[in-house]
Amino acid sequence: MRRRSLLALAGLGALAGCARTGATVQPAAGPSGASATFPPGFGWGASTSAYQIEGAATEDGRGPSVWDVFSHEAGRTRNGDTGDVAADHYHRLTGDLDLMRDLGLRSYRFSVSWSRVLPTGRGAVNQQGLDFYRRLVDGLRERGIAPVVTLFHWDTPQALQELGGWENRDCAQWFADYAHTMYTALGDADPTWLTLNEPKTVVDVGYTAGIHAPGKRDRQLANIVGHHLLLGHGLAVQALRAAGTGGRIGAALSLSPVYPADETDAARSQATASDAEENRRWLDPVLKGSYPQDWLATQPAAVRTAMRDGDLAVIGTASDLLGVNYYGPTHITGTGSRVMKHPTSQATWQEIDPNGLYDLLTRIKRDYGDVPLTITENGMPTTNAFDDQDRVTFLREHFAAAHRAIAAGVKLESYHVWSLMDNFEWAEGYTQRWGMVHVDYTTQQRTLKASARWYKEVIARNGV
Ligand code: GCO
Repeated sequence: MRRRSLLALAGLGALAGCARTGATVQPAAGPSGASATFPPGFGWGASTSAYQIEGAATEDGRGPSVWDVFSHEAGRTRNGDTGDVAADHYHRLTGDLDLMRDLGLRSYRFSVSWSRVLPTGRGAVNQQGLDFYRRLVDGLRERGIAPVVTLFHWDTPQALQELGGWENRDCAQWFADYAHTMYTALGDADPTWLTLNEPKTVVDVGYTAGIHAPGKRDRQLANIVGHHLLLGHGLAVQALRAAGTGGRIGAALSLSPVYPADETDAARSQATASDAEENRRWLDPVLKGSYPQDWLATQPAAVRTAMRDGDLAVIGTASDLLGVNYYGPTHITGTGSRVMKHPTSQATWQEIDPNGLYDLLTRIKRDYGDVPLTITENGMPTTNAFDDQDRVTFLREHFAAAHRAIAAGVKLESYHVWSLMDNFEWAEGYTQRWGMVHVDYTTQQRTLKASARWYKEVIARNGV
């Protein structure tokens, strides 16, 4: 099941209504193997998230999150898998940092477990939790790797969920307070901060389809949650400015270029509506401080009432960059259904189309201006456990598309492959391997796959 466009698949649409400046780049590469050199200092990186890799779920004072509770409920994940141990990164931090150094990574995007730092989501700080992230950030800096810190990657503290979680407007302020704790603790390391990871997935998958935590199926509530998430983003940006500590900040949005499946007016109009859901309802508030009118018109009174005067000014507080998670395009028919026009990966929701990345990046520039961009996620799962040539091909073609976008003037600064290592893939448990590094979940041994060895060469020569 596709996670990122469930509305179209489930037929619920009706319910919902760098190039561093001045750097020159070589001619773009095609899949044929022509070379493409990226701008000097390009941030080749990899991405992970806390619940997906850390394990140590009950250690050193960590409190439970919604994902601890959800994954332990019967029938929620494949084989009943949980993140209790995951890739045991919490205990293997030094080895994993050395692995990143050996790959030559220049940037590493990870997330902080809110309930490791604040076991009940607010109030007393768990120093051991903060110490872990301090060691992580210092270890990255010692190895010449830039830290990119995501503050929220879906693991709302369970204690806050019991107060309504993001359904409760107060959660936006609880999030900003937690963000402030992190700015104070790690700001001197000058990380890049990312507020939210993929609020769309929380709304569509956690609150509409109910296949991610907290497992609710209520579209109206989902869209109220979406607004509160965005408010939390804006308040967290403001909290960074107020804290006066180091680091740039932005959101990480999952975006998908939407195309009409055919040339009919009906398909075009459905594609416009789908684009509002997939992209504009997230991009516009963050980058323009407004909701798109066509999307707003689909929202019931209860959702509009949740949007109070002044909220959009907070949400649109100027950020420094935008994180883009790109997995594939969306094609919409005249009846609003999604159809696949390209091959999919093992994740059947994922349509593989590198050109969609070019279209997406250039569209952001065209419609939202020269906001500095980082690709915060891009990758694919494969059943080829070690010799993952399909992933090599996937990455090569997506890197080439990113290079073409840079040549077209897009300010793309860095590229984080999802994922550094195999990990807990949410409702799919451990059945999908997205890593460039293989994890043996019995021994926790790490082994470089073909893609990791290839990526190391890409980084070393700064191009494909
Ligand atoms: C997401 C998340 C990741 C996923 C990855 C693969 O985009 O859904 O940020 O946590 O694991 O995307 O599905």
